[in-house]
Amino acid sequence: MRAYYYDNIPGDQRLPHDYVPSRPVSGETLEKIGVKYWNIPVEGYEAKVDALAKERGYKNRDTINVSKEGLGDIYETKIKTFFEEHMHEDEEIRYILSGSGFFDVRETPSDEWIRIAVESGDLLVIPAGIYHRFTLDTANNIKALRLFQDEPKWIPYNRSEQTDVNPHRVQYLNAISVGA
Ligand code: KMT
Ligand code: NI
Repeated sequence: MRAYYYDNIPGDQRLPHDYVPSRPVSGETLEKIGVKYWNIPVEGYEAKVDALAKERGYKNRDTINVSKEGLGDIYETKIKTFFEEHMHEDEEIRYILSGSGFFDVRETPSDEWIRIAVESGDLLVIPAGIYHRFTLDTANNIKALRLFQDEPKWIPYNRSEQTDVNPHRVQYLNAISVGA
């Protein structure tokens, strides 16, 4: 995992978009916006991921293969949806089994994008209410375990005036102490 501020230069979302020179983001900064990170080697990951899932009360999971081969007809649509800035009403865990990609999360209160480059063994906890998006990198494939606390609530709420006042968003802002 490597985290840095996204340069906002228009162009291919799959490119790194790292400032020159790079503006790295520390684990402490990620912690402040409620994003947690672990590295769990893929070899023998099951017991560790199971333990974490149990500890945080996760009951469901699936595996997604984000690639042309993995998604077929829905590939282009999914790639677009994943990259729309959105929030969810539930916390979610992503554990990368293979491949690589970028999760972009909004820093508050700066509203800057932080890009988190993930690869196999990386595990991210994405809190409910945080604005985020996902893209493949130029290698064009990632396989990930998606863990969710209850029923699969996949609904992405795209950022809008409504999501700004969504109770889960407000609760998130309070939790990171920059709330209304
Ligand atoms: C998400 O939440 O955007 C995704 O699940 C993307 C695929 S997981 C690498
Ligand atoms: Ni999402």
